[in-house]
Amino acid sequence: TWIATLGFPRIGRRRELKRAVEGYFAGRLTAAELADAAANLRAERWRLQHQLGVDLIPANDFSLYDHVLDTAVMVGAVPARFGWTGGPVGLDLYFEMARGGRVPPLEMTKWFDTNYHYLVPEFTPDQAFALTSRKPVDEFCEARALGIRTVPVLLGPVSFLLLGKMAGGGHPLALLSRLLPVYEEVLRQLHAAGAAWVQLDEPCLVLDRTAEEMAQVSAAYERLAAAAPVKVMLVTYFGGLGEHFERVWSLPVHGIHLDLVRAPEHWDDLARVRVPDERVVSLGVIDGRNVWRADLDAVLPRVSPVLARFGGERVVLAPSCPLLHVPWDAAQEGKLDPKVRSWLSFAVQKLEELHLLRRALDEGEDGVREAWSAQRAALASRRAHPGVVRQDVRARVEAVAAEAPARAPRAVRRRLQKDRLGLPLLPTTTIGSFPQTEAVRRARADARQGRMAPEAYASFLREQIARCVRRQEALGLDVLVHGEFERTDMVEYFAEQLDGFLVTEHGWVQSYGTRCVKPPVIYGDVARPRPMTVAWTTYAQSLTDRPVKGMLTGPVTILQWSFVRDDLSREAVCRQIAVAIRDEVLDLERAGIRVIQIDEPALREGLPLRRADRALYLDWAVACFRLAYAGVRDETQIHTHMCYAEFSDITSAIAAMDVDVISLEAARSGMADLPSIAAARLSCDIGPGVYDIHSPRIPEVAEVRALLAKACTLLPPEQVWVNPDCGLKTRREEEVWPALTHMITAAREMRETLTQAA
Ligand code: THG
Ligand code: ZN
Repeated sequence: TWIATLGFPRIGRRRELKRAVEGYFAGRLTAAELADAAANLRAERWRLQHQLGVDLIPANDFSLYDHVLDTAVMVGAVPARFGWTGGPVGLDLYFEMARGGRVPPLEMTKWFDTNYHYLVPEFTPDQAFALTSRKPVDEFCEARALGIRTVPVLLGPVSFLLLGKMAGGGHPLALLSRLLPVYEEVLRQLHAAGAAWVQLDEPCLVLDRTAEEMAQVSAAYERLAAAAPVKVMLVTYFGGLGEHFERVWSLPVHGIHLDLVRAPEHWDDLARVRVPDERVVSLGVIDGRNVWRADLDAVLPRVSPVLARFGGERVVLAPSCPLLHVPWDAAQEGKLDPKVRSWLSFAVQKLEELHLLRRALDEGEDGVREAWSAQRAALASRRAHPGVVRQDVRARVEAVAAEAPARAPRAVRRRLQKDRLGLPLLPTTTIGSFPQTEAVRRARADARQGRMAPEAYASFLREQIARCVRRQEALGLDVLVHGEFERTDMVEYFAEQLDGFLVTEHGWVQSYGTRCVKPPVIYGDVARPRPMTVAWTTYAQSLTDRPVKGMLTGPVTILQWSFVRDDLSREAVCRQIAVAIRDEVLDLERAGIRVIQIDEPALREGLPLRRADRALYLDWAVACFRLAYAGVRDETQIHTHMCYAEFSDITSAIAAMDVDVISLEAARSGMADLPSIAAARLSCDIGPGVYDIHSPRIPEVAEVRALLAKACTLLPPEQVWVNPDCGLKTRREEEVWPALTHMITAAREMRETLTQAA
């Protein structure tokens, strides 16, 4: 029996990669120093996995920025605008493709249903491919020089193409026959370098796939099998193969990895399929998408019969997917109660669990009695912890969900809110956050480390709020915000204050490039012990007569951006969060706040990977969102905000959310999605972003006015709000105030045009 990692976190135990790459960006590190730092990190990862007893240690799972970008570069898929003329792609061109420079970068989008973003390869119908890099071979040799045998990992040719986009909208698999020679060459080089196995990741096989596409998959793998005598391990994850299981099983590859956490139905397949000679099966039994210590007592009896059928030489024990999406090592969480820490399994612990499982299979439970009981004890202590199941929370959530009162129809609410808020045509507002200046960050760090007294920090924050409110008033914004200076990450801020969550110190996972997030962990029933935002919001409201928006993160987004407990359905967890947010909503309303925004940027990214599962998800997600404001008065105006564009496939869910105002990211794409939003004839007001906050550029009045005019032709003007694309916390003050001034000027001019026309 073998143990495989599939892929190990690349950012480093203490985010060393982030430091090194950002150091290079800032000119503090030379290219050679960056290369050194990367090599040290790779060596550390290999040695660690070697010590942990992994047999199939991956190479080339490392990347300076993104593995899809690495693949695009390797096969020479560099879009024309970068002016590349062939040959190796240098470091600066590589980073330019990732981040832009003289020309816009590749687009970024979500990696399946994770919080990781990859760079989207771009193809043209006449796309040519050529091998430009020896990265897979070099990293294999680098490990061998350290005395470690590795399995080079490549993103498979089918998934690579399917993850890209073809100019003009053609099917990317049309390029497969042109791409395969490059992969054949890489396999030959790896074989020549001494690699026994090569891992080809094909996660796209778990999505909805047509029979024609699957026929192309078969043809591709026939060709690769003939290219070189290396053993191919075909790795699928994030779901099951559905009706395509048999076809995939019959591909001419030596090994197949199945995600048995997401697709337990494949256990039955493994009990009945024909076992081809030389077939190795890799069992994804440890959840690579979550941070909980595994229930090995449940895994062992499922593995044993497979072992009996296939024989030990032909079974690999593995995480369900590469470990990119979990943090490095739970042992670093020194500030957590050791009992709580024992519940957690990060990448290192997952490899230890695989090792323990193998020993139990080899030596019988007697051989591993001590470690096995420790594993059991950790699970038992989690189950028994009083915060995990709270009857008070369960009863209250049931009661609130059952009685959740409906609001009056939107037309009624619109009239009531218009009278109460007295807003002009094309009301102006912002999404919520204002720049987190150096002073704000320093004060927060000082307060956290005890260098600043809590009362001094609170008064510092009040000063920031007062200054922000005064400036918004002076600019002439209609609906103000307090600025969110007290928050770091929006999810972390609420997680720190809600029961049932724990936050880690070093639990970073890569979000994109050098950017990381530290998802909170939901371990128990969620409740709100005390108000979380009311003091800051009411302080801001006390400074002005204009409405100040209460700013909250919605239940679906808090769920989506956390590690979620595995002993309760996501729907049930989400409902608990919704009730906690509702408590806050009602407290804000009681405190005199007239406008409340509940952000749901992640509602769309929670969509299940298979189309057939989507309606069910949207049903409960929307129901939870509505629960978060159930019971507010009709004259209280409820806003929501969504970013990352692509709303066209969820417009009916947006309608069902039944808010009063929704702000959407739209400027970046020139309002490309607005026609489909308009076609949905939403009853709520809509604030399509009129300028892109992801760029430091200050938009001209005329640009904003042009976008606004476009919005006012697509939507009835009395339904249009004026706001930026997203929150302003990542921008500098010098950018924000002029940009907002231009936005407000454009809104005033547009109001005049509209009233003159009327
Ligand atoms: N919060 C959470 N998840 C998210 C986002 C978020 N997922 C999707 C999206 N937003 C990802 N975007 C970003 C944008 C910026 C950063 C991370 C993810 C970022 N992170 C800091 C870094 O890596 O330097 C973290 C620094 C810190 O908090 O100390 O800039 O908004 N949960
Ligand atoms: Zn946004």
